[in-house]
Amino acid sequence: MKRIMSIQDISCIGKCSLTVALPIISAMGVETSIVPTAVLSTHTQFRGFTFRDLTDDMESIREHWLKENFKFDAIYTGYLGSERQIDIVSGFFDAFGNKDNYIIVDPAMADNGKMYAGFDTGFARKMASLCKKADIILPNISEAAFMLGRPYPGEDASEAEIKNMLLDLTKLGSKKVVITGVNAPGHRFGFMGYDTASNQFFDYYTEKIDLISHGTGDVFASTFTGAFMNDFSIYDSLRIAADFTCACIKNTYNDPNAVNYAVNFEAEIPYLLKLINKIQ
Ligand code: PXL
Repeated sequence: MKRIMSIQDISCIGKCSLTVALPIISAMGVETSIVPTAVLSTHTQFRGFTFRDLTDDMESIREHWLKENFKFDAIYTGYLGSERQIDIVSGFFDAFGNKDNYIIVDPAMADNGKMYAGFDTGFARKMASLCKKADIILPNISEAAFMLGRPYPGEDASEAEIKNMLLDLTKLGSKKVVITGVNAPGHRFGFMGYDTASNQFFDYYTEKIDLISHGTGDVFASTFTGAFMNDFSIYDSLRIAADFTCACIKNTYNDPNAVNYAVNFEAEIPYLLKLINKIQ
């Protein structure tokens, strides 16, 4: 069985970060070791959330795992709570990254042109420096703009603008760069990417569901990681992630009792297993 390490927070209510990564990647048949960065009562879109910082624990976890000589097939990082945590994660990459495994950075820090509570441009610059060690990065449009120190072009940024951002993102040093949450003509929604090995752009779109929800970037990145660990190509894994995320949003949209702070990813796990050919 493949084993990955995921480094992100535990938001006790809110269905994002580890409470999305663990169930999705585990359901896909991949062992998921976790490094919690913080424990929050809810994700940061609620008011008055609590925040227990686990930075010191991250370092102890790294030291213990090094002594035990644990190996990982991928390292997938999401929400990180501070610049110091980014430094520590960089140390995790040095300690556990190698030529045979894969580093996935989802620079979770912003949405709709706004940074999450507690972040600033210094944090975005630091996150940009972490991308150098990644094999693939998965920012949304806002995160890409903040990491590049450019004005936010809006959710309806043109194809030419996104392509321009992708080329600038490659200068951060990651081998493949993908921008998620891209709108396309014909009410379609998906991702655009650039591969520095083939010097080619790629993209994929599903239908667009008119629902704004949180944690969809985490559903996308977790599904990508799980599919890639199931030996799908990078592009097919991204496509599976887009199809599954779309299904989760649609399910939530059609559910009169849905919560407004996350998507119904649980209900679509059987569909996910079909997408990766685990069930008929
Ligand atoms: O889904 C991204 C995310 C992760 N972790 C925390 C968040 C958010 C988005 O708001 O607040 C704590």
